[in-house]
Amino acid sequence: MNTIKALIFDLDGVLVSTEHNHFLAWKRIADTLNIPFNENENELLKGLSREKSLETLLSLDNRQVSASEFEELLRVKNEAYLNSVAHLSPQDCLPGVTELIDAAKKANLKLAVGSASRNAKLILQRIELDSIMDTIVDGHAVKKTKPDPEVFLRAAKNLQLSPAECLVFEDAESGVQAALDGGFMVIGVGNPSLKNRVSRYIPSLHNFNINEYEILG
Ligand code: B16
Ligand code: MG
Repeated sequence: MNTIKALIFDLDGVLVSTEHNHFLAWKRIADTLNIPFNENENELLKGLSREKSLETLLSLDNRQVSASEFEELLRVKNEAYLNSVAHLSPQDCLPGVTELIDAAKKANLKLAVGSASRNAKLILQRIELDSIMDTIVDGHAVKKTKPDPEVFLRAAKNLQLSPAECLVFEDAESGVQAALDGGFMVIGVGNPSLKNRVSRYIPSLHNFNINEYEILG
């Protein structure tokens, strides 16, 4: 049995349902550019930074745009995304989130968020999970984004723990790769295509029992 001292959560798609909001905002950009884009193509973008997401979207149709167009597309995408999350509230937390966080707190586990998003702190404030986290590492805090492990390594460092003492929860291929390359145990959440990449897959955090792990909180 593994001994854990902290839980590190990806944000979009693990704690809150905002991954769909990202998808709809990118879909608007793709439609404007006449690039075919659906949920399957969106899988390639999940967990990537805003810039890498747009590069990936453009590469689906071998498109190139000028630097100024690129910046404008990023601005329009983020504006659409922010409008769509304007009324986000704690009720938008995904199933099982509140219960797992309560159980982890009772077990004296540290809690962290490791997200590619530069909107992570805003979203965490809206779902009222910002103050319960011991550290939040977002897209502003790292030089290299997922699949590079920097975001999770920085979270572990901030908690003064080794990767082996932390359990990462991820819904994206790029995030699973980042966690594995950083030496973390990783649980795939809510994305069946992760099943063959992770030692443990769960459809959601609902009914996830932290007491199956040896805890040293
Ligand atoms: P932003 P996560 C990621 O967050 C999302 O999965 C991804 O779809 C998004 O493009 C990325 O954040 C950047 O977000 O445009 O808000 O900076 O899943 O790592 O929490
Ligand atoms: Mg995610």
